[in-house]
Amino acid sequence: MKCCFLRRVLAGLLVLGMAGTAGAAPRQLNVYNWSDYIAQDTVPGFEHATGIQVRYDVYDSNETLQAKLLAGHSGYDVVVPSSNYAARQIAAGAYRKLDKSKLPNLRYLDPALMRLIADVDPGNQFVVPWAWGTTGLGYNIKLARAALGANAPLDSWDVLFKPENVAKLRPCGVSMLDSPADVFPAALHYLGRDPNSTNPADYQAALALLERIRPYITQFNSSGYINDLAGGDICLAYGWSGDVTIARHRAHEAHKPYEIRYVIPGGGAPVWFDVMAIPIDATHVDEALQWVNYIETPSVHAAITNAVFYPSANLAARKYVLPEVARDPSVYPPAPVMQSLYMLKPLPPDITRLQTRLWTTFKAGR
Ligand code: SPD
Repeated sequence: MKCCFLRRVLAGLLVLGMAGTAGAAPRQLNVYNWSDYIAQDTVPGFEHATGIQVRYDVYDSNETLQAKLLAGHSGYDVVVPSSNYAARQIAAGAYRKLDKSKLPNLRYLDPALMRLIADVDPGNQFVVPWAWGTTGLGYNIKLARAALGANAPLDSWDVLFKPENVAKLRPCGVSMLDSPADVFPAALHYLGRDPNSTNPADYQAALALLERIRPYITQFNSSGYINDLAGGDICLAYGWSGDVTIARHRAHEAHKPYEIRYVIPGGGAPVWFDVMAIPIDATHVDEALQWVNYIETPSVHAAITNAVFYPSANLAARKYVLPEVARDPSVYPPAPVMQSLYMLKPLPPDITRLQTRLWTTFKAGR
């Protein structure tokens, strides 16, 4: 008798428990990040560790993200702007101040890099670094050498900015980031002007330079160029370090009969940070903080670097980065190259608008 009563109570508890599970809405998190910027197991790992369900969407330009944020009610709980864009977004009140008591893993972040980021986020109150990288030239070495000549130097911005060089590459395909904020600084720097110039005349000069190479650019693209490079459909890309390195690995894994190489040309190249932030109208703030803290788990962040070849600001992650990735100069540029890099800085709105306007003219090629 006692046994049956107990069994009924246990069965009742089980039913109640199941009903409880079925009834409770699972916790949710909406993440908006750059494409090709995460390891395969990052989202499943987070979901498994926290029970939070993630909707993960991607973009490939700061402009796309900014338009969503400015329109309001983006529906996202974590976004990943570049730091030069984040500066203005913070000033515009687009983000929530971070509750650092919920982010114990911030202790792993490199204080020197945090000081750099404090330039755009004083006191490091609103954003946490995701990754950093450089912008340079991605080559299909075999095709590029065939077009330019076996001994042509590939480590010079002349390859992209001298019409006579880039014209030779046109038949095998030349890709440029569809991003004025990434192209104008390189053009300005090539002309010996401030890459973060706020002088409109400098932008007219950069446009004149760009217009001369416009006939030889076969596509504007900020994400698909990874597969285009890996697949042999283009021979030169002005692109982001990790993306070109992904292309190199994809080509290698597919046993392609050519090498993809990322080059930071002499004289300097842009360096940038992308950072995580929680939009002011996020509805899953606690879950967002859990995500940020999870990403800053050293082994989690190292797995991201191992998959997409962008370094993080997480010092403790470094020991989990695969040795071949840690010694890859495309991922971690050597000290002298680091010294030649220039940081992309926030620009005043009138200069950003000017860039956008000139970019439209440039792309149209009229
Ligand atoms: N596939 C990830 C690309 C990340 C690019 N970050 C943007 C840098 C803008 N300067």
